[in-house]
Amino acid sequence: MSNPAKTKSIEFGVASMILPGQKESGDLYIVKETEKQILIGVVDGLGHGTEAANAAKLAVSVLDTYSHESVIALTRFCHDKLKATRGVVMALASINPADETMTWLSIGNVEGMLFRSEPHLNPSNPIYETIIMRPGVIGFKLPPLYASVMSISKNDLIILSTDGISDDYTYRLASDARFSYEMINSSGERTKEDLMNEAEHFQHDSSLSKLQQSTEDLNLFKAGISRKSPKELADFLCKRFNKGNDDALVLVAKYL
Ligand SMILES: [Mn+2]
Repeated sequence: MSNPAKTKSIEFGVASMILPGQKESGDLYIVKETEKQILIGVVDGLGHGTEAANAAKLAVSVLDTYSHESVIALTRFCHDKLKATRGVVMALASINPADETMTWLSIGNVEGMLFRSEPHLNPSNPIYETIIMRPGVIGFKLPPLYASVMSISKNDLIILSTDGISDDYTYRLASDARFSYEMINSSGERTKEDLMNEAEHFQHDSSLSKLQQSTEDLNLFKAGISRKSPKELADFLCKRFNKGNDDALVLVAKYL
């Protein structure tokens, strides 16, 4: 599939890296719009190499075949069909344009974040949501399935990423979203000094110690994530936060 890419209801972008030395990735994704929903999903086959890729491919083909089903039904179907494989972890999100909702779930450690684009009428409204990750392996051991449903609005961003991407980015983007919002509401443009202060703030946060500051980062955050295309954001996250010891994949979708 070419990037940037669109369905009727979303624009999306994907970036991925194969673990050096391997021929194919065990991290795959699906984006499919059917009559009533858009299904997006990220699948990580256990381990890496061919067997991981085979498990992930089978999961994606099941998702493709039953893409009109609910995320819970899809997880069960995948579990049944993947019993002879190594298994996968995955996150699925189903967007329903008719009532502007999204339902999502994650089994294993595929991360999910939703960044809300709407100006926050009430400062206590959340700017982002995070997916609940239930421990388990599809094809091997399923936890009791739990999906959450939430309202979404035009230009909301959904990000799904495998564990080859450090979850540091979730803190970073969350902080940036809040910061951008506060700056926009106070003085508008962020000054160079604001950005340097922010950089210092990140350096002093021990959970973000792996981050290095660069001009590229500052530009991304100055522009604000909502002004980047899904593909630009996926490329940035993959390049900047991939751990280098596993396959890695990031899917970014913008609700149109
Ligand atoms: Mn992985």
